Amino acid sequence: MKEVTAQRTAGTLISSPDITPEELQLAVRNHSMPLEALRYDITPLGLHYLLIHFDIPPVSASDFSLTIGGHVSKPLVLSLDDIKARAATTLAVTLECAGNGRARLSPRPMSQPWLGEAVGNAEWTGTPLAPLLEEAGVRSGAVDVVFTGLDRGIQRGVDQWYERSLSLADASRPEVLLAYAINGAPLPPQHGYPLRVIVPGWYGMTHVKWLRSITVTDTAFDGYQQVTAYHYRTVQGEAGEPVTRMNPRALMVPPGVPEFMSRTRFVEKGVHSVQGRAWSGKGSIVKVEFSDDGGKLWSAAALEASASPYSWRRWTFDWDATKDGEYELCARATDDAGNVQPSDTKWNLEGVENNAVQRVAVVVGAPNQQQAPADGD
Ligand SMILES: Nc1nc2c(c(=O)[nH]1)N[C@H]1C(S)=C(S)[C@@H](COP(=O)(O)O)O[C@H]1N2
Ligand SMILES: [Mo]
Repeated sequence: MKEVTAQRTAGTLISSPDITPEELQLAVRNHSMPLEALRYDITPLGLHYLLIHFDIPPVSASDFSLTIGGHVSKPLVLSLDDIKARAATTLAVTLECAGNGRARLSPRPMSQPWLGEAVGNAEWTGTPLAPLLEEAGVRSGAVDVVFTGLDRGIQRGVDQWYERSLSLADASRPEVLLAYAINGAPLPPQHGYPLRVIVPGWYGMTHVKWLRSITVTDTAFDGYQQVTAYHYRTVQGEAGEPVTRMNPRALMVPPGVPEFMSRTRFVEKGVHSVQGRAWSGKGSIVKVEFSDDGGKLWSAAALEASASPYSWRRWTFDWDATKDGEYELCARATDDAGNVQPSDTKWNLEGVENNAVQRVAVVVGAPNQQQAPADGD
């Protein structure tokens, strides 16, 4: 693919360098959520984003068991039926990949090249983890709870099972679930069949899929995905800040109709009800603002209630497109902890935690309006 230079009317541009075959390989395995799917309160299965580091592991439900061990007095081995027989909770949870927005950085960190749509809001059903930890009898001096998947691979030369940890306090929070269903159906292979952990409010890497063991440790867990990856670092070798909870973000359903290649939107003059969703893992969303001039002037959007404290909130804004011409629509979220989306990307080595405002290129009054279908928004 040729390098492209930024053009106002091309919504999804990457400045430099060219996308590599390796990034394309990852991009076609792991898809984002089409922005028009922001219309659904609960993201339909198949439209939810997907991130798989290595391979989807082969799993047989009958052979499957989860072990809870390590620094506990009574290790547990549970079948899927044992887990399903326990108290069940269903919770709407917004999941977003920590690398969302990575491909907008320049130079672009080499990994899954997300533009800005690595998100989904699903209804997860499972059993709370805290009572299981209690049953296993966590011993004094426990530090971390390690979640290990059935998938193995090599990343930056390190042969590993995919695993991540939480502090004992974070793992014991009541909203942390061992989930076996999504949107009322068993987990499909790509979302972690038969079992995964759901840690509401945290970036995606925390929600370990194909979960096979939970290990309580008495020293800090130092696995690759915990201490090497998922840190905000601007200089190679610095300690950096671990990536934890999601920064606030608002996204809109781009109004009108897209031009096939650039995805520039075409709308007619008049009022367009623009809608979208906003979420934060660091607080509750208290404000969403809308701009049609690239973020110079902002107006408050209307906010609706969310399905759960961990689910995105719908917002709407009646945009009055009074004049023909080119516009850059933006949305910006603020949470009650005072976090606001920045207007520009913040470069870091892994391209994580990038929550710069969304920018949608729109043309009002297409030259060939006669043939253009009516605006759907
Ligand atoms: N076992 C395992 N769990 C995993 C991953 C993985 O590669 N292996 N990817 C993580 C990352 S980086 C993300 S963003 C989420 C994606 O979850 P989803 O594919 O269900 O949307 O899963 C997380 N859990
Ligand atoms: Mo991720």
